[in-house]
Amino acid sequence: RMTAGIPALPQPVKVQEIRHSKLFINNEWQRSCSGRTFPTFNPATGGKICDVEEADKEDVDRAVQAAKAAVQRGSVWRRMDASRRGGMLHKLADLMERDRLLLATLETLDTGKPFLQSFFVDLDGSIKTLRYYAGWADKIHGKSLPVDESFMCLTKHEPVGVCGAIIPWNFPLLMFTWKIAPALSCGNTVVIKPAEQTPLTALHVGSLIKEAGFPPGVVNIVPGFGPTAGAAITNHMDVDKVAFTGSMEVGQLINEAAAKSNLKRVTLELGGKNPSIVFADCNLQLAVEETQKGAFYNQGQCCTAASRVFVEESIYEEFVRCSIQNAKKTVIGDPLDPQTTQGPQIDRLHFDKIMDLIESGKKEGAKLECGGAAVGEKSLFIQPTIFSGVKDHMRIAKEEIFGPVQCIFSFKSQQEAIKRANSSQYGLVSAVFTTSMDRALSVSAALETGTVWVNCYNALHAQMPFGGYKMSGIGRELGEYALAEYSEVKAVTIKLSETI
Ligand code: TXE
Repeated sequence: RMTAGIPALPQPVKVQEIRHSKLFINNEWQRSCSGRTFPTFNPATGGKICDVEEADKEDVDRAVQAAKAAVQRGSVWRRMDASRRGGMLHKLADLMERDRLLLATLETLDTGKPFLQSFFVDLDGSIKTLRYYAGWADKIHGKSLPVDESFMCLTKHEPVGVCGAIIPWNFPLLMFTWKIAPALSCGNTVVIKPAEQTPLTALHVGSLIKEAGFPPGVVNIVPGFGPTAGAAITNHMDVDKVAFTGSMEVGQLINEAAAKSNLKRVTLELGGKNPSIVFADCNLQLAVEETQKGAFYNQGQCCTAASRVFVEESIYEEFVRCSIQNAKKTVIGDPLDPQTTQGPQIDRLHFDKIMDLIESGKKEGAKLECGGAAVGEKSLFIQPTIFSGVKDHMRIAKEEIFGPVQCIFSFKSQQEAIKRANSSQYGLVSAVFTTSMDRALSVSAALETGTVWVNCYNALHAQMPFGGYKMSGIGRELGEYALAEYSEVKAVTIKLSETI
């Protein structure tokens, strides 16, 4: 499908019916023990897409038993050559490529994110993550170490066992692969709960996991709610590790439940109130575009959202003016339309939370430069909103908004900017805009965040570790670092009777 040498844009497929809406346990589609289902909605229209089987404690229990059996010593999965494990992850990536249009369409229907972003960002990131960890499978190994006296000492990296995963609705497929890829690469088995708002792509991938040839029980998918299915995972005595992405409040509950049950290993990827520091010597247009992309991407529903933009006083007014102009380029509309750049928020509850924070910004005296209201009467769309003159004490300066709201602050000195950037309980990501590499390096050294982007934003790569300082989380996902979160290290010490 080429027109005068230009490849046609990918188009969403027509989804006639949803093929997978049951629990995926032991490579089988199962009904929930309670017989209950829950609806999932299209946030762009408010219409119900379908009903999905609702997992609760008993279902999680079945899934955990399947995952435990699959990872037992002597099981097919445990005995499988590491290179073959990697091959299976590659096969899963191939199948996701084959079904890329369908998966991107389902993701857009369930989340409301623009189709081209689903296709080019979420699918691309998911497939690359699978391939990256496919490559690691047979390169995960220990060391031999010199110790005192006559011993032979070596370390081995073994799977942790049954890994629970609980994921949010903002990047359903990407978070699914961020969790399963390193877990499977290291030889673990998984019980994963998608967010209640967005179960559909995970379930489709369940069918691909079976097709790729993973043995029964290696991946189990239990759609359901947090306090029931989610809590059953975190409290379970046979779950050896839990990986969570979501809010800080729930992250704290998960850490507590893990400690109180069996001290399961915990990795958490929580929120952020991410600072960008824009110096007067920056490439202004680049800084305007990147910080705004950071603020508005995915309807602002990103843990990495550029939610505090500190701009040096001398370029402040110009930066605000250019940002308003740039915001006008936003195309709000049907997320399935390739022209659309901004879709609806995920649901009414979240929409109301964002509108409340926008109102608080107005009341607390920030200057509303554009937007600040919903689009239409009943929809979940919010106008791209910019506040200038934001002060550090305001709610919009401290709370995670998770909506298309950009807050612009002004600063006088580098030292002041760093201090204010770091004065947050969060520490997920930050960004620096300057043409001085010397300054970029010293400022990035001073920022208390797990990621620092210099002259770019949302530049995530499967090879780079991702995670938070402070209350933004525990541990790292992606990169070689994530392997450590999914392995136990065994130290084997052998006494030598003879030294030659
Ligand atoms: O998150 P929750 P919500 C932030 C963002 C947003 C706020 C609330 O600020 O406005 O969180 O969003 C499961 N035990 N982020 O309510 O509740 C839940 O079912 C076990 C940041 O959607 O944290 C879902 O699968 N699990 C974020 C997952 O946790 C529980 C992404 C996330 O939901 C549970 C999303 C419990 N007691 C929201 N309660 C990011 N870091 O990217 C809920 N869950």
